[in-house]
Amino acid sequence: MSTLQELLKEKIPAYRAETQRILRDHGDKVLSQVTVQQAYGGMRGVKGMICDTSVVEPDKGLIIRGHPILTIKDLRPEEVFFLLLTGEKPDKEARAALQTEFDRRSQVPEYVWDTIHALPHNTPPMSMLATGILVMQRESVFRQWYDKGMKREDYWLAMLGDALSILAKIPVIAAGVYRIRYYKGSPMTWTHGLDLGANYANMLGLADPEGHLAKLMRLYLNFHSDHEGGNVSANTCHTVGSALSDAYYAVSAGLNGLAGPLHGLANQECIRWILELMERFGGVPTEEQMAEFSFETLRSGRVIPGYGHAVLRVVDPRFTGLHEFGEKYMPEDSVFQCVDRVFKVVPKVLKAYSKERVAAGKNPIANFWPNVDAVSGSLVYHYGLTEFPYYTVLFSVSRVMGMLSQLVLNRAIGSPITRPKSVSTAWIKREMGTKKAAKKPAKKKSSKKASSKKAKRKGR
Ligand code: NMX
Ligand code: MLT
Repeated sequence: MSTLQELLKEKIPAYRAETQRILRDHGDKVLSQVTVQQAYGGMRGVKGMICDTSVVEPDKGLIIRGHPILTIKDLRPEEVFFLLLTGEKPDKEARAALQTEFDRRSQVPEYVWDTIHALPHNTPPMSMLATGILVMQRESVFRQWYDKGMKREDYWLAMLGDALSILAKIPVIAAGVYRIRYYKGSPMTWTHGLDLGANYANMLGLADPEGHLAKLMRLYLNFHSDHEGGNVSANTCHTVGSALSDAYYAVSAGLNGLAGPLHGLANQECIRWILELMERFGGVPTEEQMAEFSFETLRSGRVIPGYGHAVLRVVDPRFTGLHEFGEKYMPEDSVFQCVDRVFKVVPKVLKAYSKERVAAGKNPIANFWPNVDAVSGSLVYHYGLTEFPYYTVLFSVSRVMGMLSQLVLNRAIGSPITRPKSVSTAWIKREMGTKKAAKKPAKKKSSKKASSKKAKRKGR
């Protein structure tokens, strides 16, 4: 098989032709209608962008290039990256070539460490990581080629160069952030020939005599690698990249989105909640105690981290895969046991609470099931990575695979600058008023219609 770059070079003309064909034959067909509720409600369910790396089916979860995530969980993370980009799993030769690329690009410039060291010591790990990526922007091949008048057809190639460099360096920077932030010693270096997961585990510097942490890290990186195009980090990265900002700008922006508690930070919030729960009851609580604690959280206006999802309506298969790992490797671990018991209790609590909300005139909770963040933290906690404000960094090392793949493919098919239309509250009131007025006598209706047409001309 060809290398990643050769394979993309072969495939991209077909991607472009297909995009053109679809636009020519179906360009005027309707994908989605947008209600007022959706416009105010985070555009939930609005189909308004293209992403070929993966899809998330509400009843099945993550599917990467046609492969349900649990069927490809044992690939190496770089194989998943190859798959995201090309739709194919690499053969031995292509995998070796990719490994050489990472080995070659993994050296982190000294000024990155100087910058991270210069930050106040209580800087959150996610800020350190995003800063580390952003400060390397001066290395961008895309930026350098663009300044020299790069042709549009070559955008993807320059983006791929930046993508490989970021992906090779991010485990080194992320592990370095852990060691600097938590006084574990100097950053460690990449080992040539080791895969991304094992390398990352190794550079954290935690004891891993049986290689279980490395195994977990491979699984972790695969499960978090991508979640179609609309999640906050991917969508942010996509939007920034659409302005032809390079991958360093776009990825660091995406990471800042991942750092929110409703998105990637939920893995930290979740372990914090579990530890508080255990502290309150002096160990793994009973189901009744758990229900009491859960209701307390909800009634104080907070969310139960790790539960619910904007798209999924079933147990997240990523949760299932990580939970199986926990059952196999740490069934006696009290934190894991607590997570396991929470899984039995919280969906019922959320269901009951949702009814209370509806009775009080609020929105129902759409999904009572756990997402990936409900379990991921408990597994790394078992292996001694107990500094949970770091956990979103683990998610980040993985999610850059999806963000970067999407950036390369978007430049390949020539995606234009993102610019949805917003409307004002005044526009909503006027336009929705127009609809009501349609039932009124003819004279009033025409005057309202006229004002609505005028508003449309003004573009509001
Ligand atoms: N605990 C309490 N309330 C919840 C929960 C939850 N776990 N999930 C949803 N709700 C509330 C939600 O806050 C919203 O309330 P309001 O109308 O007052 O704003 C209402 O239920 C309806 O929300 P949904 O339509 O069910 O969910 P939405 O698509 O708006 O949000 C999440 C999705 C993931 C943001 C939401 O389920 C949540 O906040 N979950 C907890 C945080 C979490 O686990 N995030 C990680 C997501 C996965 N990731 O890795 O990024
Ligand atoms: C993700 O992995 O990005 C999360 O599950 C959030 C999402 O898909 O909206």
